[in-house]
Amino acid sequence: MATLTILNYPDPRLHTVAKPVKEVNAEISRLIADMAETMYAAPGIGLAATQVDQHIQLIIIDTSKEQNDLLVLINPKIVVKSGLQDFEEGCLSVPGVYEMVSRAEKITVEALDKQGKKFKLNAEGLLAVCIQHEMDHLLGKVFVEYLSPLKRNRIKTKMVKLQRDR
Ligand code: K2U
Ligand code: ZN
Repeated sequence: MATLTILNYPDPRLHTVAKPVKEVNAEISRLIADMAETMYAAPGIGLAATQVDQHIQLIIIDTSKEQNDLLVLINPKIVVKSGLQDFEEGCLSVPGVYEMVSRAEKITVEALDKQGKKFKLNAEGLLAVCIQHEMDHLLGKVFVEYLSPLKRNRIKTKMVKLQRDR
């Protein structure tokens, strides 16, 4: 396994639209393992393949307390959503930035699991937020795009300076 490099905002590669996974093969399984190692090391509770510069529809999530319950969603699609909830979100691609974002409170998502088997999941609360946040990454969208242009530009300037001073 390997820890992968996470792209930092405003890297343009974060705005790439991910392609569907055609076959859940050994290469995909290896990427899932590397993404899981990367997410747990960050630490984070979710990670999209886009963030490690792999532009396929694959996200991983672990909202468990013990960080030992990995959820893998391949080619995820939200088929039902209801309600609204505000949550203070962060992002491993925008380190040190936490802002309120409003998203659907409850969702039903259809996806393939790590064996390539179809499944349906009802989610609410933090899990629903995380799934929507990660699925945005697959569309090339970063959560700061929900903020005002003024806030977003301040964050962009801060991130560029952070990377320059590294
Ligand atoms: O996409 C990512 O960068 C992973 C996020 C997932 C996430 C975003 C917003 C709300 C919940 C999860 C990272 O895990 S950010 C770290 C974090 C951890 C717990 C709660 C909120 C944010
Ligand atoms: Zn993120």
